[in-house]
Amino acid sequence: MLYLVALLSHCLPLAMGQYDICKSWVTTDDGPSWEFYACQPKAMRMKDYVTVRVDPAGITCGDPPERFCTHENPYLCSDECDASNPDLAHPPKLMFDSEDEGLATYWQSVTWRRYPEPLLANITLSWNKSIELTDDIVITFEYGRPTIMMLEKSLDNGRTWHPYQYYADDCMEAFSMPARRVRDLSTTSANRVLCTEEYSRWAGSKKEKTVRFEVRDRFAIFAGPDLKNMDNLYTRLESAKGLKDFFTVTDLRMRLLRPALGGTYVQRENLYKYFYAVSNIEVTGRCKCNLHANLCTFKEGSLQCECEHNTTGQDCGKCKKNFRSRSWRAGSYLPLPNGSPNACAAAGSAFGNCECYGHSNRCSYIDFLNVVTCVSCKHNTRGQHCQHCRLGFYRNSSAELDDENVCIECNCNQIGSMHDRCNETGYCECKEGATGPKCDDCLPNYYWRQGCFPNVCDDELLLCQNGGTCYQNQRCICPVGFKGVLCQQSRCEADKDCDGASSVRSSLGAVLLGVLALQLHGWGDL
Ligand SMILES: *[C@@H]1O[C@H](CO)[C@@H](O)[C@H](O)[C@H]1NC(C)=O
Ligand SMILES: *[C@@H]1O[C@H](CO)[C@@H](O)[C@H](O)[C@H]1NC(C)=O
Ligand SMILES: *[C@@H]1O[C@H](CO)[C@@H](O)[C@H](O)[C@H]1NC(C)=O
Ligand SMILES: *[C@@H]1O[C@H](CO)[C@@H](O)[C@H](O)[C@H]1NC(C)=O
Ligand SMILES: *[C@@H]1O[C@H](CO)[C@@H](O)[C@H](O)[C@H]1NC(C)=O
Ligand SMILES: [Ca+2]
Repeated sequence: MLYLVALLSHCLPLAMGQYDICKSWVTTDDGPSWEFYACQPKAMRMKDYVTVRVDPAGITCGDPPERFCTHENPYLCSDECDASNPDLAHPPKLMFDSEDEGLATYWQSVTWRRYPEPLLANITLSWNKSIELTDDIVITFEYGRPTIMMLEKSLDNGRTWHPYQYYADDCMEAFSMPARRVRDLSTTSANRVLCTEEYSRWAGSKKEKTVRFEVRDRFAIFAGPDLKNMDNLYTRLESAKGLKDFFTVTDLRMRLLRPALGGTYVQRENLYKYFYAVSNIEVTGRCKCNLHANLCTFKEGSLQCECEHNTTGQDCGKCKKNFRSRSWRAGSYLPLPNGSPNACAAAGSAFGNCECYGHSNRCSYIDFLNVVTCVSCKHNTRGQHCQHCRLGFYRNSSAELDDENVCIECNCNQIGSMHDRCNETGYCECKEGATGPKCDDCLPNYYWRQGCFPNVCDDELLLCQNGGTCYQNQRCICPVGFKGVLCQQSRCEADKDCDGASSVRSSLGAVLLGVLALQLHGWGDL
């Protein structure tokens, strides 16, 4: 039978491309059944699904209308940008249209009339979906490429941003980075963030219009110059830490930091020729579906994987309800050529009847108890079905049993609590004097100092006497001539002779009193 399966999988339509089917109906000795494979959607033109935002407000030209010139024709400033006139407006959407007639349509910024203040603009592209880049990002600039710019990316829908690539005509001057080329990277540095001078030098605005983020050159490090050896790339994507994530984005941001200068210094007398104009931003990639989907559709304004393998979520990043008998895993490109689906399994299917709520991948049979039990429960769970929380954790009442966040750490204050366990609502058991859910507060009439101690003095009952002042409820600061826990005792009380001769005796008395006070104090603690 194994032989037959091997034969059948060999006959699959692999020629169509790698990893493009998720399952196939095959016939074996045991009858027909589904066979499952790692699968991914086709690469698409991602600019068709993007949301764009241009910052700061007012950076787009034409409001109010203004004239501009070009580097080729610096004294013929007859071009006009006017936001209220559709023929003369240059809104951001023109970076993503299709230019069927071959006439470039472009977004354009205001001119650099505020020089020497820098002319800064951010173009932020958001997909609200993780995308895996499969080809170069190509940005086309009309009227010259910026002399300094930066590409940033986000993996979490714009919450955090990371540099992706730096671009400058002089990397050292602009970013204090040596200039490098992606072509010169090696297998160990394929995901390095570098600064390149290849796309920033002046070569005439018509001649060199594009700025690239080189995805293909990076792939070629593993797959060879014509990307013929994709198997090697897929193997590397699976094994090299961080490599897959390097090509994954949810958002991209172009930070335009200095416009084209026409190959010379800024000419202050003609600032109308300095501005940014972007006619196209090409981003080619596929939806990231964790190798659990071969279709990705645009629904309700967002891309969405059509998940197979009984997974669900925007990226097929979790198991469907009732398919959580083992934890979710991404599919794998390996073993070649079909990969592993790592499908989610129905409760009760793969492991007899042992449900582990997705906190364990393994069950084991304990002979003398005659039970099947989950092994190595994760996410701080324990128990036969990973259905309890480990000691020191309590049940998250807003999470289902199969949620990764089902157990919350008790976080008991180490000094204030008896131990690090807590009850079902997260309350710790406090030592005397301590209070609060985590035992990090003191009851009234106690003060905190590495634990809670009863007040020595206060402003109500335990008043410092003879003009003494209470210091943080811990002790009385006595005026000269008085001593005792509450300054209740005159230094000269014991014998009227307060000169040096008897000082040994009286200080001995003070020590004794102190010991007494400490003991009294100590009893309060017990
Ligand atoms: C562009 O975005 C960066 C953060 O990525 C921010 O620090 C900067 O202020 C933005 N610039 C403009 C002009 O909005
Ligand atoms: C982003 O996508 C998620 C999942 O499809 C959706 O629920 C959410 O409304 C989307 N957010 C925006 C801002 O489009
Ligand atoms: C997913 O569940 C269905 C039953 O709802 C089953 O027929 C199918 O084989 C499962 N797929 C995988 C990949 O396990
Ligand atoms: C409890 O579970 C919910 C649902 O998963 C989660 O959003 C929340 O962060 C969890 N609470 C804690 C304290 O971990
Ligand atoms: C946990 O302890 C707190 C404080 O002692 C108490 O108020 C609460 O009712 C307890 N919760 C349970 C479920 O026992
Ligand atoms: Ca265009």
